[in-house]
Amino acid sequence: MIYKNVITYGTFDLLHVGHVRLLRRAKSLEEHLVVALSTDEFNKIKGKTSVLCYEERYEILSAIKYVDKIIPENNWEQKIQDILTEKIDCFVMGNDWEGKFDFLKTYCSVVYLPRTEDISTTQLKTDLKNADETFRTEFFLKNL
Ligand code: C2G
Repeated sequence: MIYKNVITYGTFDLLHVGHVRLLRRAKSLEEHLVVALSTDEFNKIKGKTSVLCYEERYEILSAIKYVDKIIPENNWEQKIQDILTEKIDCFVMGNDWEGKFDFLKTYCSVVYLPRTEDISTTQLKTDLKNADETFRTEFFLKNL
């Protein structure tokens, strides 16, 4: 049975061009893209703290034309059930996860797409922090 549904998982914090390119390519594989968005609680389990809370990340993702449906990602174990419930034909992740989800091949096709180089939420946070520190230093020196 072909359903024409594709799913991907992630935190999608501080949405950037790497995320958008992943979503665009995932959507190009099928007709409907489901995004399983990591909850704040699951991010703690993943060892990630996002700048934006789940509700804000949900609202931003909802504005992306490639995204047809968003479901919460609460744990590592839900993927098989999601694939069955959402009638998924294709599971997509960036290739930083290469091989990690091959066990899903029993249920649907598994595609790892090349990550977009030179951008990440972590890098954006660092860049913003450095810009703020530079501004503060220049402001301080100007007002000595
Ligand atoms: N991504 C990308 N290029 C980047 C950054 C991210 O292609 N420069 C992709 C990642 O490979 C992932 C998706 O965008 O497929 C979302 O990235 P994150 O929000 O960092 O997701 P992650 O924390 O890897 O969560 O169960 C799976 C996890 O929830 C994945």
